Amino acid sequence: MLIRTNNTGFIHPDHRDITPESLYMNRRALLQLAAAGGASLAVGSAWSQTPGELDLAAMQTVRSAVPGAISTEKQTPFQDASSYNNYYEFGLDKGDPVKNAHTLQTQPWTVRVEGLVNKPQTFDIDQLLKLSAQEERIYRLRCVEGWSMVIPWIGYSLSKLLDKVEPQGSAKYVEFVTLADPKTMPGLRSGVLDWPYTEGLRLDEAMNPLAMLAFGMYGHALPKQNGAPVRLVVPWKYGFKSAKSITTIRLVEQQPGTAWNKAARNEYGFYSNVNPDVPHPRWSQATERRIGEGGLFARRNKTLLFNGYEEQVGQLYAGMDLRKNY
Ligand SMILES: Nc1nc2c(c(=O)[nH]1)N[C@H]1C(S)=C(S)[C@@H](COP(=O)(O)O)O[C@H]1N2
Ligand SMILES: [Mo]
Repeated sequence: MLIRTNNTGFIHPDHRDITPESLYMNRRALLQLAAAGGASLAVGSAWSQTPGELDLAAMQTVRSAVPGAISTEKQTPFQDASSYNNYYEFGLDKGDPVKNAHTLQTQPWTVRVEGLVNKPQTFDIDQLLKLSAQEERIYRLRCVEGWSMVIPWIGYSLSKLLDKVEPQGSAKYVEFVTLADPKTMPGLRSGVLDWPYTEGLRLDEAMNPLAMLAFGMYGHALPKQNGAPVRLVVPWKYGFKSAKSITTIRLVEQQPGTAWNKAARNEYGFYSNVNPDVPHPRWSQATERRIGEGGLFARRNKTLLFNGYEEQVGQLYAGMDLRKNY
């Protein structure tokens, strides 16, 4: 991601926040150690934090039968996945959302599904939770900044919801609008993005069974910093396509604007499929590092086309120039 500053143009946050996450974790542990007056046990307790200890509701799930939905790679520890986040509404640093997102009000919550559909409807979050069986899916999520995670998400295919509202023939794209509440989201004071954060998918991408509406992770409801109460997870695209805390889903005919595309058109395209062969204008996308595994100096893994989901989604882009449609 990049950050728009007052007069110097764009600065990539990795340049501003050069602390690799291993040092970040150490610093966090050290701070906790200091707060505890040097008791070495404090480090242990910081590392043992679980979703249950955070009072996140446990969720019943079935194992997903969607092809490609269960990665067998080593899972990112919960405490890394819930403390190293991008959620600019709660601050620009990776450690800000976990500190600030407690103000997010997730009850009551409704999601309006509207636009070019036969049956527009406002769902409250309990209706949405019950719309389909909650599946556990273990997806890689690859951020455009060069890191990735492997997370056991809970949710179901976005297509289940779209089927309910019956998209009309003229609907070609799906726009996702997320919460923008200045009272609870301190990040809205920054002009980095044009709030609310919006995202979009082509309708056939949105209907691909891998595109997921997620309500939980690690067997529990989503932590606020991860996009509670409902977010998108689109595992073959860069992380910023996976919009958090969704309030409106709109079926439209024209390709919708998206938050990062509006901020820097030449850097973040509409498609944003993970592609090791198409570098970001200012850095390579060929490799990635796993969060929670040894930090900046750890071996970097080769990034895979469509984040490794080519078999499931490659046909969506048959005949398209992926350099042009970045
Ligand atoms: N509303 C909203 N959604 C968002 C973002 C954001 O800033 N605001 N950041 C995106 C980016 S850049 C990434 S990499 C993922 C991070 O998800 P995670 O923190 O759960 O790993 O969320 C995406 N969804
Ligand atoms: Mo990202």
